[in-house]
Amino acid sequence: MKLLPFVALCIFGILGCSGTNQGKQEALPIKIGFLVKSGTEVWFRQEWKFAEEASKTLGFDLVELATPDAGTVMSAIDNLHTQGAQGLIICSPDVKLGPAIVEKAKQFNMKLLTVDDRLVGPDGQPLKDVAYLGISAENIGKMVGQAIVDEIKQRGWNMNEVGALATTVDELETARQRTDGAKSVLLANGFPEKNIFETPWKNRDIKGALDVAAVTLTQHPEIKKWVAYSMNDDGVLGTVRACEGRGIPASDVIGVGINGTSGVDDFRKSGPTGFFASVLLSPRRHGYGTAEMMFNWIKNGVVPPLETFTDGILITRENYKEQMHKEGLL
Ligand code: FCA
Repeated sequence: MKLLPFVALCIFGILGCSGTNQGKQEALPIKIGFLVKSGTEVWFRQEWKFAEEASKTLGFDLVELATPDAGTVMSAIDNLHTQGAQGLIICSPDVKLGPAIVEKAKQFNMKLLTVDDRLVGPDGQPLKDVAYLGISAENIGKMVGQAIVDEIKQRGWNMNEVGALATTVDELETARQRTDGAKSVLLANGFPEKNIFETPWKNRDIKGALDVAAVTLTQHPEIKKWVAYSMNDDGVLGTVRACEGRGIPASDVIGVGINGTSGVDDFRKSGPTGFFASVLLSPRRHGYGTAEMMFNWIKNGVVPPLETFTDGILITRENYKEQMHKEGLL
């Protein structure tokens, strides 16, 4: 009888002890949400693929959700909270949702990391206190411009007879910096400003770009040779398809994209198309890299840098296989 209180104490002690352990964060399964603005664009599918690789290698649960508008972003964050996620990585469909996303993440005690498209505040300025990993957009835009200028020279074209068609997304900083970067190199190399036609790209898929590019081509039948740039491959592929639709031969079109992930389909075609080159980015760094940063933040308290800028490499039909292989994309 006298032993009873002692036994009870031991049992309480064991339970109490294990209860305390469960309260520690490392005992909880780590769950990270990865929200992207498009679940169909190849770039984001690649980012997810590499984030999945990180979840397997490092050992955490990954929840991938496509959130193409404000409503789906907000309900996805609620959903992640219900599932017990401690971290959120997001490429928002609208960067102006910044303050609302930050608020919700705070409310749910969720760590927040942004990728690709940087959130902005009510004044339109980047939220610099939210960790961000994105491309060095202006430099990459300049690489696009340089590749176009080099190929114009290579083909022996007279710049005064060439049109430049840019499908633009000026409301998004990373997009504007890319197309402005490309334009600055064209101008610096003597490309006539009056021959540059910028057209806003609202429906941001290939078809959306094709539709707006076709209008510009129709308005300028006098121009027979075209160069094309945009914020990414899809914006350029749309222009290239629009040129094909008007019977402009591939030899009279120089399109240079960004991403590499969807432009590569044109390189795989048996003959050259107007999609001449792309700047291959690293979906591995954007997908695996951000997932790993978030994992380390949750598990080990390693706070990610507020800004990480990634670079890219020019690919053409000649070198894409080798470069994509290096990136784990082939
Ligand atoms: C933006 C674009 C994507 C990709 C990414 C790095 O989010 O929409 O296509 O270029 O930046």
